[in-house]
Amino acid sequence: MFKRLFKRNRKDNNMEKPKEIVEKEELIEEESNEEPEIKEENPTKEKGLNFFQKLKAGLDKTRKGMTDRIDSILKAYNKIDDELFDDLEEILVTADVGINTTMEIVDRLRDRVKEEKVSEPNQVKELLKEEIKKIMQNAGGGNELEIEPSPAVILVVGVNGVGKTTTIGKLSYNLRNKGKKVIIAAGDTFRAAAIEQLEEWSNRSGADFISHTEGADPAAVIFDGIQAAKARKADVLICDTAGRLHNKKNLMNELNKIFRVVNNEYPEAKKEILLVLDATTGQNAISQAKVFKEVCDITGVVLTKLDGTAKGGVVIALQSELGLPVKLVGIGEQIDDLQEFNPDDFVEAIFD
Ligand SMILES: Nc1nc2c(ncn2[C@@H]2O[C@H](COP(=O)(O)OP(=O)(O)O)[C@@H](O)[C@H]2O)c(=O)[nH]1
Ligand SMILES: [Mg+2]
Repeated sequence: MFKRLFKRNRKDNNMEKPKEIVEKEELIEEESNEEPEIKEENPTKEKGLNFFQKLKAGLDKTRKGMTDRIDSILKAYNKIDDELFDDLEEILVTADVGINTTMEIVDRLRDRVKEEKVSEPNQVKELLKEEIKKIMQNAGGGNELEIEPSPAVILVVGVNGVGKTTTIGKLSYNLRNKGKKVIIAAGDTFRAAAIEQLEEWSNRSGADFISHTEGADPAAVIFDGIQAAKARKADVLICDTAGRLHNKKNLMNELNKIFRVVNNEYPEAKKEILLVLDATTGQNAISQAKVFKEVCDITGVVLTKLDGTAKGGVVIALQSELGLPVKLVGIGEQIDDLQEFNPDDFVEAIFD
């Protein structure tokens, strides 16, 4: 029954929805007049959690929504039948894995159960893990940031409120910890407060900061950022951009102007175009990714706010359906809450 529902929805799911980006921006615009405060305390650090434990803690809600439910279902069945597969489908869709990806995973699972003559429900989980890992390999290019050898430029794009500025602060902190010289360019010139917010993050992370005043041309800020990066021999230049663009055409014009400046002025630099998406928005994040993919050559995704959501399954759809490698994940608001992403670790963390 559930499967029939999927088939009906499949078409809707594939439709492009640029309108949603605009709607989301308006929504966020109203909500976020105040600058988010930067919190100094880090609970995970105090507890002395290691890298994997922290990722696991960040994925707590996704794990509860997905794996705990899968476990209880597998316990409830004493044989593997269609109903069991239907229940699995429902759980994956609820965790925002996406309908097409879910159907593909479950179809492969069905085949393997048949081929390998698996009969015990408790054997299904390991197969499911393997299939999810496999389907995530659809993303091209690998999950590591390509910023070696220096110099490199990282352009950070995405709609307002997804966590671009925060991500830049955290990323700068991580790169500084690896001994890199970082310059941050304030390409979101829409509000003075946005520039100040970014400046605070640069100070905290120990990066140099290049900005113009509110309302300045973002491409001119990036131009100055590049000149500074060259003169000061920076390893990485990270550029913020505005998320308040009203439609696809404006978005394209604005970003293309920035890309032209980067290509003309900094041809020797390695380039990353990171799209920041808010995991809590689930399928809306997927729609945003589709629009940005049409507008520019996204080289990777930063998925933020994984700590606050049960929709972590969106990672799987991004990698498999859109072929976009997730390179970094945000699992909290503190400066050290940004982690490099590895699909196998992710699957282990949610199924652990
Ligand atoms: N819980 C959580 N909050 C985050 C994360 N990343 C960003 N945020 C919050 O999201 C809000 C918007 O972030 P901001 O960087 O200003 O978004 P921007 O408009 O895209 O630049 C802020 O309150 C951030 O603290 C994350 O990984 N986890
Ligand atoms: Mg911002």
